Amino acid sequence: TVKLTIDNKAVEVEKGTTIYKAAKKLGIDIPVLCYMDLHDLGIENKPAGCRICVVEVEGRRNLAPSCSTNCTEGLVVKTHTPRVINARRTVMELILSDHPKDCLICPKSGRCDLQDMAVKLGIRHIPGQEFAEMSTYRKDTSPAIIRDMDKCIMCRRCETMCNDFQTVGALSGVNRGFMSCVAPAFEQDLDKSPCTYCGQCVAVCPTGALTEVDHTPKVIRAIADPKKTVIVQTAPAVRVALGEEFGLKPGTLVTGKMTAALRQLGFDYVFDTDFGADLTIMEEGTEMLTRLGKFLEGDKDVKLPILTSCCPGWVTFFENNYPDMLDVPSTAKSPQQMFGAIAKSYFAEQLGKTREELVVVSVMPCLAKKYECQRDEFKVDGNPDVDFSISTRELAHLIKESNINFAEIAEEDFDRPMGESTGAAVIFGTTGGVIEAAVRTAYELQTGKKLERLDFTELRGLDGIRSATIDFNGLPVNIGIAHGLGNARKLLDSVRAGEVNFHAIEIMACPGGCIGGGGQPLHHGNIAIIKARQEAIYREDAGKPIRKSHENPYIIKLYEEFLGKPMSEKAHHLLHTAYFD
Ligand code: HC0
Ligand code: SF4
Repeated sequence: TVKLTIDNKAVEVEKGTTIYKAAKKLGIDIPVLCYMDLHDLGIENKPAGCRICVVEVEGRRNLAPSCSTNCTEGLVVKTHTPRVINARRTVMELILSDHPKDCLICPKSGRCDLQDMAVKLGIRHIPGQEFAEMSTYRKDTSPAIIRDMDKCIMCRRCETMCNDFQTVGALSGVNRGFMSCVAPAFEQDLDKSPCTYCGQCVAVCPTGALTEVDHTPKVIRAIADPKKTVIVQTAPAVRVALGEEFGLKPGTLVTGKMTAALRQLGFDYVFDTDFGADLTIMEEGTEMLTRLGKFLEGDKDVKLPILTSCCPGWVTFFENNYPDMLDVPSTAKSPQQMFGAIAKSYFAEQLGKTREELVVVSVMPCLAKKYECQRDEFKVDGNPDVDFSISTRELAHLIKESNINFAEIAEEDFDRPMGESTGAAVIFGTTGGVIEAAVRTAYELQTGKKLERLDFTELRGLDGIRSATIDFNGLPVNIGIAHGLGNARKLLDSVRAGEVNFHAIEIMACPGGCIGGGGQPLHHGNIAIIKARQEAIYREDAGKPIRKSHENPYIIKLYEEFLGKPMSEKAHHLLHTAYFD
């Protein structure tokens, strides 16, 4: 260890600790802008680029960036001398001199780290602004994400998420000096890059440089159109995070409030993606058992492991990186898309309406869902099964805009039939949940026995890669789990190399699964928030009267009245898909 003083307070830290972290130990919060610490995910971003975090170290001529300067024995550090404060302000003025001043209409306004820092440092004037020329870039709009590089401050956080955590490598620093920014190779548009639309870059961007495509105006227009019946579905992870946008603690469950608010917004039917998740389990679980059965009989054409296919970021990553393994993922569509397909067939029939008269809106913790619902294979004669997908943040905004008092609103329940769901569906929202839900159903279908224990705690947690063997009445089923695309790559590479032997694998692109999705209230790299959301998911599951997908009475009815049985021809046509490289 080494001993030092910071602002006249003594502290002892491990060798190699940065001044920033040592100060934190003393309760001193040195301001940072580019720095980001996601230690639970093994990620740290410290390019020491912005120089906002500089401190004065006795005996050194230059100010030191505290995020990347290590403590040494006897160091005397001052974090707020006039020289330091002056330097911070100057740095901030320089950053702002090359930044648009359209805060009033910026999509990040009110949630912008740069704006907050300007307030904190008391910036009132930007010297030379009258004649300063600003660097400008072409705006890039993809199906899910907007890049506005005029607002890029070169913090490199997005690059760290995309390259180090996701190993996608869609973004890197380009150009020099004044014209530098972060962009796909050759400054192409995002939709020409290997981007998966996971949105993790958006989730950490401190400014309005990376934001989601806003679908709320289209949703408002659809609700206002008397010729349209507008149906909304809400993803499992939304209910454990939406409250944060209204000042509630992370992990507060707001399922009933969310449902009531959606009804007040004017949706004709408030349904649940969880219904689609139960349906996914019926199809994917059956597919898993069929493949497993054939494999055990020695059928050489059958590929194992089966991979879950409900995360669109993961599917895109898979299509880009594993074109030799396209027959491995389950062909089951995601819950979002299964829901849309059933809403525009079965439910449209019940209403006596055409699919064109229905508008299906999804509320998702995810930005890739915006892209997924636009994919051509999920359209019938050009009409998409899911018309618009809005993020948890966008829903919060709609609620605020409509003067709904979210804190006070009385809880309501979803409509039926497509609002009924089980605990198995809820846990889809966290890493490990999809495979646990599948096990609950597959076990009972396979063994004909009732599961005594529903909580498969061996599949839970937040470690990046996990594995467990579940005993299916004498048949050991090996399960792998990964969240974050970098972890997925490691796991898949070992499968491809034949080093591991899994029967089924669940993969989710975002940290923690959907609860840490790119469309959620920004977690700013705080893993405690993701943990709290995960706990809430398991609480919701534990409190549900039905916790196995195959026991959902409306799913049973759907098969009886409409689909026949899982993997029937009709089910295949409506609920399964194919993959493309
Ligand atoms: Fe998910 Fe989903 S669980 S991907 O994480 O499978 O986005 O929450 O809606 O579709 O259900 C996201 C969350 C979903 C889907 C479900 C799956
Ligand atoms: Fe990379 Fe994901 Fe951002 Fe695309 S959305 S650039 S894959 S971090």
